[in-house]
Amino acid sequence: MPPISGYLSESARRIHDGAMTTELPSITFIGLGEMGAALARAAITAGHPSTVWNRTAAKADGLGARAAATVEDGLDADLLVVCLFDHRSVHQVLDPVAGRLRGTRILNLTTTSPEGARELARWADGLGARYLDGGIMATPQMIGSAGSRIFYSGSRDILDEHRGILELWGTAEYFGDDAGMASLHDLALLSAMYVMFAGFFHGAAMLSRAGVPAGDFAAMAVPWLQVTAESLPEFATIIDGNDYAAPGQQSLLFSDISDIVQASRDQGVSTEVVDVVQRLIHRQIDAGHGAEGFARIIESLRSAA
Ligand code: FVH
Repeated sequence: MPPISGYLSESARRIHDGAMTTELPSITFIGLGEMGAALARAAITAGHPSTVWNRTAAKADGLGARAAATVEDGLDADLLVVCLFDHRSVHQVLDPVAGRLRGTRILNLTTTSPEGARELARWADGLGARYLDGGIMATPQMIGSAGSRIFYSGSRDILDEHRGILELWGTAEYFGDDAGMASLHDLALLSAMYVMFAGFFHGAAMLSRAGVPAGDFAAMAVPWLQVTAESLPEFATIIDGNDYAAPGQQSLLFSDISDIVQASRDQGVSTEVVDVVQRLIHRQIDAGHGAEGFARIIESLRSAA
């Protein structure tokens, strides 16, 4: 976490010079689950006048913020930070106070789909409120640490006016005024993560049938995945250049993973995970692109959209 003095000087141009302290922007936190409480704690520690509201009121105890009895009671803050379970719960909490949202600045850090974020942005706009959507690429424990990143899209005004607190939580990355773009980037990264994890679990299942502990496999898989991840920019260059026929690439025919599928079957392991990859490869081979590079399987995915 950056030193508070550095944060103050950068934050809202509200000055703390030793002799005179002017208040930081006030923030109301709506939702005090694991993540909402971590965000609130960081703001309170930094000196933001803070109000908190949570459906289960007891979660406000001990935070050191003013606890609002109702959502409406917290709406006069400079910034409303919403961190609830999902898109539906955001509407369940804010719809009843919709008539009071004119002029408010809403930062929604609840995970939603890109379309969900766009719907909320349109809804807020219709009520005369500004809306910034956020995708948190961190766990609650990471908030305020160097590894914490948060993606934003939507109202640039909110981003600029409240950059101080946003950067205190984590590195702030802005993806433009289309409110769905933060979520889209968030979910794209999570897709890569989940599929990688599924691949790890598949390999661990294969080896477990031969009595190899998952821990031994993890020790091998970490350096292997780190080295192989370095080829992602090369794949990206091929994809962006639409250059699947350029020399030097591993061909789709060479990439056929029949041996992996068969070995999995022989080990008595489900082939669901590897079957998906094999299907993507073979759709391109069947379409006559077998001599082209492995990165071409992205076309199997794009054509399904
Ligand atoms: N925790 C994490 O690691 C991830 C990191 C990436 C981003 N996510 C997203 O952040 C949102 C909140 O996550 P959370 O960890 O705070 O979640 P919970 O601890 O389960 O707290 C959920 C809060 O939502 C309240 N809530 C749920 N439904 C309603 C409703 N219908 N009306 C009012 N409030 C509701 C719940 O209240 P309560 O159960 O305490 O009364 C909590 O405050 C989430 O989108 C993650 O995907 C976190």
